[in-house]
Amino acid sequence: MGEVRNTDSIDSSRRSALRTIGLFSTVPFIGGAWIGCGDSSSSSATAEAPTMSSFSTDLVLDGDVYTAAHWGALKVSVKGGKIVKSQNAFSGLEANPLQAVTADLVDGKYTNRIKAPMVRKSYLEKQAGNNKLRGADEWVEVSYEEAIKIVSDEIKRVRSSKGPTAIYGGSYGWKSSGNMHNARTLLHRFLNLGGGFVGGLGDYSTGAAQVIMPHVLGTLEVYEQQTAWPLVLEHSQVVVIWGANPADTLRIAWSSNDNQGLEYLKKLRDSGKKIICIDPAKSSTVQFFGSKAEHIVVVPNTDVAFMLGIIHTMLTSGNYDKDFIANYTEGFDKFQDYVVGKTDGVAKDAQWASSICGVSEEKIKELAEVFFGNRTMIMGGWNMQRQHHGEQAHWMLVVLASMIGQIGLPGGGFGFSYHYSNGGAPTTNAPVVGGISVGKATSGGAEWLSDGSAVSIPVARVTDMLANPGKTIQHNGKVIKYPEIDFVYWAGGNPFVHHQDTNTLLAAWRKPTTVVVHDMYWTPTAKMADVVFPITTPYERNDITMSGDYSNMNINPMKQVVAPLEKAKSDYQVFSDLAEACGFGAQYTEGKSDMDWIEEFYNAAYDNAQKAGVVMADGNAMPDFKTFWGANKPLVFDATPEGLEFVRYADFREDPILNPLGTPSGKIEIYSKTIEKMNYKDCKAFPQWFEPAEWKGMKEKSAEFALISPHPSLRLHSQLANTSLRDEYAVSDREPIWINPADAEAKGIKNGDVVRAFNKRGQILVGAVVSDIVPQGVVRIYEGAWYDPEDAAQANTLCKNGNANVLTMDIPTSELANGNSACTAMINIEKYTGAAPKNTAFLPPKGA
Ligand SMILES: Nc1nc2c(c(=O)[nH]1)N[C@H]1C(S)=C(S)[C@@H](COP(=O)(O)OP(=O)(O)OC[C@H]3O[C@@H](n4cnc5c(=O)[nH]c(N)nc54)[C@H](O)[C@@H]3O)O[C@H]1N2
Ligand SMILES: Nc1nc2c(c(=O)[nH]1)N[C@H]1C(S)=C(S)[C@@H](COP(=O)(O)OP(=O)(O)OC[C@H]3O[C@@H](n4cnc5c(=O)[nH]c(N)nc54)[C@H](O)[C@@H]3O)O[C@H]1N2
Ligand SMILES: [Mo]
Repeated sequence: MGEVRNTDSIDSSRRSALRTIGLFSTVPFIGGAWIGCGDSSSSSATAEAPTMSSFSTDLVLDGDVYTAAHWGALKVSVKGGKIVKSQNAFSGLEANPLQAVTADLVDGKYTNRIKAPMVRKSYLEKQAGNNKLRGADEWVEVSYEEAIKIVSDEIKRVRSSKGPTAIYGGSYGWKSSGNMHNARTLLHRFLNLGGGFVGGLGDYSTGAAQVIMPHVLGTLEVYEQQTAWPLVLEHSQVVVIWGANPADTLRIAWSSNDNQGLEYLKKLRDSGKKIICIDPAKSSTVQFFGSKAEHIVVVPNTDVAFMLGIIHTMLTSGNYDKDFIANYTEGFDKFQDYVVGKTDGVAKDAQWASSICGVSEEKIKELAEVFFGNRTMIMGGWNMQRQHHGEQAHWMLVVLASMIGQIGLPGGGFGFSYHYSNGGAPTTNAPVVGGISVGKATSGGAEWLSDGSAVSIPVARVTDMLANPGKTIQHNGKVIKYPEIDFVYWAGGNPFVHHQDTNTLLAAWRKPTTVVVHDMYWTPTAKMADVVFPITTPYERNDITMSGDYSNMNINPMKQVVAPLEKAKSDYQVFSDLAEACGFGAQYTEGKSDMDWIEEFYNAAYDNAQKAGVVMADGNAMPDFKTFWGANKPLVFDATPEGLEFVRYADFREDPILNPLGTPSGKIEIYSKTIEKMNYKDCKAFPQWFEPAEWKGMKEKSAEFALISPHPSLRLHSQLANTSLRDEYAVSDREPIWINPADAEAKGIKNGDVVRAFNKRGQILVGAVVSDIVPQGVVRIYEGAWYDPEDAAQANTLCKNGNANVLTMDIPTSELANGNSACTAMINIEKYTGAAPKNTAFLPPKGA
């Protein structure tokens, strides 16, 4: 991991789980002789293609259509060509409110579609210095052909005058489900075939963990299959949910949700096991378990100190698994010196830990006994590594689990993906359905690619890169030099919502000459572009996906549900036409329509299934494509015996010599010589407590309240914000902020008040929810609110809708991983007494 590469890094890392656990690892290519026009909307004329079957892509005007989204396989009911209902494709599952709002995503009261190709006025007029007006200008509609010409001419200009390192195509984001209409991959295919580009390295989700874990365990760990849930239910005595909120976060998955995680969570609740949630807030998960779980409130950003208190207690009492430490880990002795204070004079005992993390000394000591004395599964979430020095949290947790000594036993150890994409749902025998590929950089790339330093930049360093061309940074033992970016292309992500310290981003974003964005909606990022293309929603095009990133439980047809908005095109269509205008249209499409590709992806999986004799859950063999597409239903596959009995690290435990880990020592590295050699100040050879740049217990506080910004219950980041779900949470037409009653009283704030939240980085308006969901001194604003600047031409302008990232810190977790530190921030709050300006987050910009 951590090598510099110009591939679709989220796709490939998240999909590594599929590759390692799926039955079939390769998707052989089936060439079609059919020469199409690359038009994704004219897709039915495949009769002449010898390898393609014929099928109907006619729209259902009255009836049910099956599709899928991150939030699950969907059955959508249509009447007179309009969506009237949307629900889970399967019945009897835990309700998932995200599945019900499909109609709003096509056309609802907040939907705010981009209806035509548009160009920012002063950009179109080529006014000097027009980039300074980005986000504060009028928009002008142009014809599709004109938009294609503007963008293709510009990208040709930048390529020939400045080379591929002037084009940033990192385009981080959650796009939509679908193996064909995969916006980011389609963009990368376009930029690669055109001659290369600067990409993004890693992701926002696990920026720190996915770089530290390979040093410690030899795998990414965060995107790997977990010990099967049935074994947890059978063997675990204690289940610790440490900084995770599965009741919310299991509502979605990277491919599509198989909905198994929430079912297992229900079984866990009813199991009578000891359940412990460690979280600063009464999260949805804490509320879901109610009296069945113990909630331990921890000061945000202090889990490492908390863990050290438990570790110190175990170490000094001798109640830990010395055999496991001796046989399966490396470097405990040096770490031990740090724990007892030999190296720095500070014993990391329960008292020391308690003074930092706010958990009582007694509780810390009790947990040391409970964990060691019972079969304990620690399910760790990711928020605690999306913090300054985030590498330390997961590393320390692995050390704690090593001392407990149950790694590799059924129901014991730790898991970093039970809360995400249904980790632990047993793997089935389904063949893996592949998707469109990023292609290879063909021209002008060779020489450039040999200078690996400029190929990919850690995703969350995007502002730093745009603002500081030529600057060098450290990254996981390598040096990266920032290129000078002149062209930014984004498709399928929303950086003006997801990235930290929005005001600094905005200044840096105005440096390049051109910014192009594809989206379905006038998102804050679309409003910050020069050219936008109106994109079809997934309900307006055909596609295919699997559900269950770890289970591979279903193959879902994603059939077009409704006719597309008049001028909307799929990303595939736009990139095909741009490629054509740039002279490599045939390479881009390989002569295939979207349906041709979809059939090809399916057929490859089908062939593999046939070879392996795969039988589906209903006892039948997989249908051929025509039957599958015509049947309009997801395919269901059963868990295999191996899937049901999978214990993470069982083979390593059985024989650490024959089955070593992929670390230099082959063991769990509590001490890493590799990291020691990097000689970083902020990530050292063993995990330790570093004081975060901002936190509740700091000496000279820059602001009064610790801000937590976890993932929203009723959205996927910024997605679904523009649906009727918003009516369920918006307060005074703003994003809610949860404030403890004592703090609210001290500030004279009441439920429903408009609140100004601010710090030295920015200011936002939010709506008060006065509640003991958060402890005193901590406030919560979910990430994902659409940024809505009052006057984007002014520095430090007010965000009228309440995007938490206006207030968060844009600093790397450390020089090792350069992950984002979104969840480390202090802020102030006050009642807003002026006339609150109108929220315009869900309105189109001027001219549109
Ligand atoms: N403060 C704070 N900030 C955070 C986090 C946090 O915990 N706290 N978490 C971080 C994490 S883990 C993540 S993953 C990021 C998420 O950040 P993003 O992945 O950028 O968030 P999304 O809202 O999913 O953005 C997806 C965008 O793609 C668009 N889209 C969907 N389908 C298509 C398509 O087919 N074509 C095109 N062209 N566009 C499409 C959607 O309309 C939307 O605008 O946020 C990060 N930011
Ligand atoms: N509904 C829904 N589900 C999602 C997403 C979404 O946007 N909406 N996003 C998806 C994505 S891209 C990702 S990366 C995952 C994110 O998965 P996570 O990163 O695990 O989720 P978060 O919601 O950021 O945080 C989980 C819990 O950590 C708590 N927490 C905050 N600070 C601390 C702390 O310092 N210590 C401890 N112990 N706990 C803390 C929060 O209160 C929250 O309850 O979720 C995925 N699932
Ligand atoms: Mo994420």
